[in-house]
Amino acid sequence: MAETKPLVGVVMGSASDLEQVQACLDALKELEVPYEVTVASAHRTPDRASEYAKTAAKRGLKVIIAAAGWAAHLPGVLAAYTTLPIIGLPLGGSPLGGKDALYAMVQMPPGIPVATVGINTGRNAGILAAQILAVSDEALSERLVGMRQKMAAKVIAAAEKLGAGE
Ligand code: RP5
Repeated sequence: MAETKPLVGVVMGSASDLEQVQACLDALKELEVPYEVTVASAHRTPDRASEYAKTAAKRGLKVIIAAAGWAAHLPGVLAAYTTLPIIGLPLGGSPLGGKDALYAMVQMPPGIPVATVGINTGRNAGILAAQILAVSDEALSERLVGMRQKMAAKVIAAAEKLGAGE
């Protein structure tokens, strides 16, 4: 990996979120996107969360992924303190199964967007962050194309195994 300075900041509302966030970290690693991962809670450590967002751009981050469950205000709070793109990753695990987190993230008031992926879709959060960076990174763009080609090959192989016509 040529670039080692983190370009993506992955913030979790709690250390207990790590298991569900692992797919996101795996996707970033697979695409050779340098990232950092930390914990900051919008409710339990609001100062830490705001400080993280306020200093993110100066520290070289280009995209932030914020993962949280329950009434998940973390991505919205981070978005309030930076103009870097924020990807919200809503996590399941609450009595409402993550719909609470999804609604809190996706339904942001006009002017402060959070690009929200599906509940527990950490892999998509990582890939979306990579796609944002790939706008100005040709090599990364090619790795993304390669990832899609592998996905397509798996579908074709599965279809052939089933003996489907056409
Ligand atoms: C959220 O509350 C976190 O993102 C986590 O998903 C949930 C529960 O946190 P813990 O009580 O396990 O620390 O803020």
